[in-house]
Amino acid sequence: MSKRALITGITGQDGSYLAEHLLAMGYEVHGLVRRVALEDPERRFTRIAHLLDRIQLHAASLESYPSIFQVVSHHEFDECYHLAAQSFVAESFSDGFSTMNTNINGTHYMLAALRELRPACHFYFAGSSEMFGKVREAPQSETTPFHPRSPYGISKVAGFDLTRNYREAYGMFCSSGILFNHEGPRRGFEFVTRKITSTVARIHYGQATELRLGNLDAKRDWGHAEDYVRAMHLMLQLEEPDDFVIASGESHTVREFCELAFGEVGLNYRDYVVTDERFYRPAEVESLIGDSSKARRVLNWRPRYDFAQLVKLMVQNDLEFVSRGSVGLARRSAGPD
Ligand code: G4F
Repeated sequence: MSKRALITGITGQDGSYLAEHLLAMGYEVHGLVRRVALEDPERRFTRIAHLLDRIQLHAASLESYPSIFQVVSHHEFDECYHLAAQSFVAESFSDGFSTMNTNINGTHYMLAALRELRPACHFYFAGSSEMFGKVREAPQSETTPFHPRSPYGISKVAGFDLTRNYREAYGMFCSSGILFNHEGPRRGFEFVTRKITSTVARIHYGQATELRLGNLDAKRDWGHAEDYVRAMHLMLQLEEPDDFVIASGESHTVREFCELAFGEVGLNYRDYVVTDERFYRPAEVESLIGDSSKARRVLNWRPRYDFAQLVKLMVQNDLEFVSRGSVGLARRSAGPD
């Protein structure tokens, strides 16, 4: 009998990679999507277009408990991966209330519906290295205290605490991955890596002349999302629920990312990058580096891509994308940076 999984946020970068991974392992994959997505499939389903005939999508909103309850009541899910969220940190400063509502209540509704209807379902919560925020130690591990620096980070700490509380209070199998930044060719254009690689490609083809960025000295631990979704699945196969840091263990500045990305097309980033106050955050997470030794030991998880491969892959992908004329269109539908 194949296992049945429910993915919230299936149309996003991680959701699409995870759906592919689970399908390859013989899972029956279901996705929870907003009704607007079902009504506008061309634009909303670009990352999962190639999977649509193999997955089952259900309309529900993270803001509506009844809609989630209905989906969960109709299918016996073995595993639930709760990835859906307002995940853009900068946006959470502009509209902290929506971020909190969606991210905290959405997680609570998922947990409450599963407790009521499918208490044996294994639950994964997408925690984030943004929870460490103003870091107390380096590298950050499962025991590092949290000090979030944005409404997004605060909402993720609340989701993490809710997940742990359902585990401890109701004995449910609830685990959190504390994932450091993970990127790839399907990354949204508003995140710094994709903003850089897509603009490098546009500059290369003469469609742009500069790249406006905020804090170039921020340091991040970047990996490939394809590697990170494998860890999510491994966590739910354990005998006991637990929380895991997933990270590459290397930290690089935004500046270094620019240097490599521009270098891919033979350009010097200093000739194109302009710093712009608009892209600075009211409170920045200056430096992140993860210690994923627990995941490597317990889950036997290893990333396949390193930093240089990731940058190269993303630039090559965007060069192809721009040459097909797809970047302008995709960037416009993604909204402002
Ligand atoms: O790419 P970012 O927007 O990602 P951020 O804020 O680190 O968050 C991402 O990773 C988290 C995991 O730790 C996830 F939980 C979260 O959902 C998201 O996926 O920004 C990375 C860094 C920041 O320090 C930012 O200040 O890049 C800096 N940056 C500099 N200029 C910029 C820009 N970021 C963006 N998005 N745009 C800029 O122009």
